[in-house]
Amino acid sequence: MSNNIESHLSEDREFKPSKEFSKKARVSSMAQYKRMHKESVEKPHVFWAREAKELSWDKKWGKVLDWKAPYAKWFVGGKTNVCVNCVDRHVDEGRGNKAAIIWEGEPGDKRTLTYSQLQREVCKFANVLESHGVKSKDRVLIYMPMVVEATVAMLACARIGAVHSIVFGGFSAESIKDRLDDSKATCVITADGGWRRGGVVDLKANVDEALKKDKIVKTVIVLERTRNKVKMKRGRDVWWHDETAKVTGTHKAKSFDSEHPLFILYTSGSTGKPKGILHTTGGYMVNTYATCKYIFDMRDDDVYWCTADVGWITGHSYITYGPMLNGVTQVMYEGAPNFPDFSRFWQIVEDYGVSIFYTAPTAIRAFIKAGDELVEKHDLSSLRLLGTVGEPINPEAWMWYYNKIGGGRCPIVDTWWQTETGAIMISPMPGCTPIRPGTATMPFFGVDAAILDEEGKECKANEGGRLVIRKPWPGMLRTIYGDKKRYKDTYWSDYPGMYTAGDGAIRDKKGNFTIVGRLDDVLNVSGHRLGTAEVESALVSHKAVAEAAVVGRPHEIKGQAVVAFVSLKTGIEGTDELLKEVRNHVGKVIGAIAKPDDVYFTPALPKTRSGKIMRRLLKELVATGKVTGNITTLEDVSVVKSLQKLVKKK
Ligand code: 7RM
Repeated sequence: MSNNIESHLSEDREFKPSKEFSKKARVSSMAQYKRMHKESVEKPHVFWAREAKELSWDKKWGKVLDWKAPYAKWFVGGKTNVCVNCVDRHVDEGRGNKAAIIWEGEPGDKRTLTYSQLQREVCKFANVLESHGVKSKDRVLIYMPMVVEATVAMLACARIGAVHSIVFGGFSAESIKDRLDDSKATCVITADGGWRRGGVVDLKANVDEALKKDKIVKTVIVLERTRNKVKMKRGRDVWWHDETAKVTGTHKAKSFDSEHPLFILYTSGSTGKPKGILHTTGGYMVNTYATCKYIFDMRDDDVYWCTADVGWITGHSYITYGPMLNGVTQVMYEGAPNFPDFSRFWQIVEDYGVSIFYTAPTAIRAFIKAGDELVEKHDLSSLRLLGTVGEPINPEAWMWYYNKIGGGRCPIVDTWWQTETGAIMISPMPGCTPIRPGTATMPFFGVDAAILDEEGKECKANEGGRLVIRKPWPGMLRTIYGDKKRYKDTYWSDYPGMYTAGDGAIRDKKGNFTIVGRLDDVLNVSGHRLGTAEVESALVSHKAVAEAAVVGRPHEIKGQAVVAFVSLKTGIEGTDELLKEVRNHVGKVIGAIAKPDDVYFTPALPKTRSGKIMRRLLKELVATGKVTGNITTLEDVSVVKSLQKLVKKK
C-alpha cells in the first residue's frame, strides 16, 4: 500500500484577476511569472542581485550566495543597515511627509506617524538603547502591546545592530523567563500595559515576575500606555518618556555585515523547549522586500493592513520590515477584532480606506460565525487585494472572504510560509495566478518547492507527500540560536541538502500546491492517509458549521477512527439530527472513508495564541480522556475543561 496522502476533495472553482488589476500589476502574466521563477531558481545570483540593488548598501556584496548545506550566507561581504532601508531611505528620497503608520488603539485613540516622524522616534530610541550600554549583537527582549513603539523598538535595535527577540504580549511570565534564559538578553522593553477586549493586560507585572531571580538583565525600559500602577525597580527600570527626553532625535547609523544577526524569534513547536529561530540581515531584508513588492503588489497610494501581532513572524516580516522597506502607508491596530464587536475591522477598513488587507483564517472563520450583517453595514470598496496566512483556509471560508469582503473583485493571496522561512514561500501572484479556494498555488521566486514520498522520490500530480524546499533562499533561518545540532536534525535531516517544512502538501497537474496540514496530524484510516484540512474543509462546507478540527483516535480495526470537533454558526443548535447530517455530509463530499466516527459540537476549539487549531491536544484527549501535554501556548485554557467534559459524556 502506498504511503502517500490522499486527496478526495475536488475544487474546480477558479478565479482570474481582472484585466485592470493585471495590467497594473508587477507580474501580469503567467508567462512572465514562469520566466522569472525559472531565472530565480536557476540563476539565483542574477535574480537576487537585481532585487538587492533596489535597496541601499554601504558596501556591495561579493558573492550572492555561499551554500554549505545546511548553512547559507547571502550577499557575502555586503554591508547595510536594515533600519536605514526601512526609514531613512524614504526620508532621503523625499517621502518624509508620507504616513508610515496610521495607528488606532483599542479604546479608539489615534495617531499617525510620517516617515520623518518615525525616523525621529527611532533615532531617539536608538540613542536611548546606546545610552544604556546596549551594543551590537546584544540581545534585547521586547514584550509590548501593538503600539507604534513596538515597531520603533524593533527598528532601533536593528539600527544599532542589537538582536531583538519579541515575546508575544499574550504570553506569560514563564515564557519570558524561558526566552531570557536562552537568549541571555540584557535589556527588556515593555509597557505598563496594553488594551485587550476593554481590559488592561499587565505586561510589566509579568516582566517583574520573570525577572525575580534574573542576574543578567541590566535595564527595563517601560512605555506608559495604560497608566495603570506599576512597580519600578530603582537602578533597573526606567520610563520610555523620561529616557527619550534626554536624547536627540538624530542618530548616525553604522552598517552591519549582511550576515549580522537581526532577530531571534522563538517558536514553541509541539514538544520540547522553544526553538530560537535566528534570522540575519541582508537576505531577510531582500526577501521580505521582494515578497511585499510582488505578492502584495505594494504601490505608493496603497493603505496596507496586516492584522497580525508583532509578536509573530507575520508581524516581523509583514508589519515592520517588508512594508517599511517598500515605503508603504500601513494601518496598525492595538486590540481585539471583536471589540466592541466583530465589525471593528470593517470599520477600520472603511475609516482609513484600506486597500490591501492581510489576515488569518481563524479570524475569517470568526467573522463568518458572527454573521454577515456586521460586514454588510460597512463600505469596503477601498479594498483591492486580500491575503491570508497561518493555516490552510477552508474553501468555504475562502469563498466568503472573496465575495463578502472582497466583493468578488479582489484577488486573494493565500500565502504559505513559516517562522523559519522568514518570508512568503508559496503564494499566488495577484496579477496573474488563477486562484482556487484553499490553495496556496505556486512557489515564490527563488523557491524550489517539491513534494516527496518517504523514500525521497517526487510525488506524482495529485499524490500527497511531504513539502520540502530543495535550494536555499535569502530569508531562510540561519540556525536555532545556540543549538546547531537541533537546527540540522529538525530541518535538514529527512532528505540530504533539503529543508523539510513538516507540512503535508499535494500538487495538481498545473503545479498548484495545496497544504493539507501538519504531517504530525495526518490521519490514517484503514491505510488511507488523509490530511486534516481535507476533512475539516468538508465539515466547514456544511451550512451550519463555522469551524472544525479533526483528529484520529486509535481504533482496533481501522488503525484510526475519525473524530471531529465542530463549532456551529451563531444561533444554530447542535441537535442529534444535525450531528447525523454533518457526518453524512462528509461522506457525501469526500467519501465513506472520511465520515467521522464521532462528532462533538463545541462552542470553541482549542487554539494557540496565534490562532492555529491545536490538534495535538484533541488527539490526546480522544485517546486517553485526558490532557497532560504542554498547553502553555493555548489561548484559552478553560476550553480544555469543557472539552474534557464533552468527551467524557459519551
Ligand atoms: C507564517 C506562519 C507555520 C505553519 C506552517 C503551516 C501553517 C501557514 C499557511 C499554512 C496552509 C497557509 N508561521 N501555515 N500559512 N498552512 N496554508 N497559507 O504562520 O511558523 O507560525 O507557522 O503554519 O502548517 O508550517 S508559523
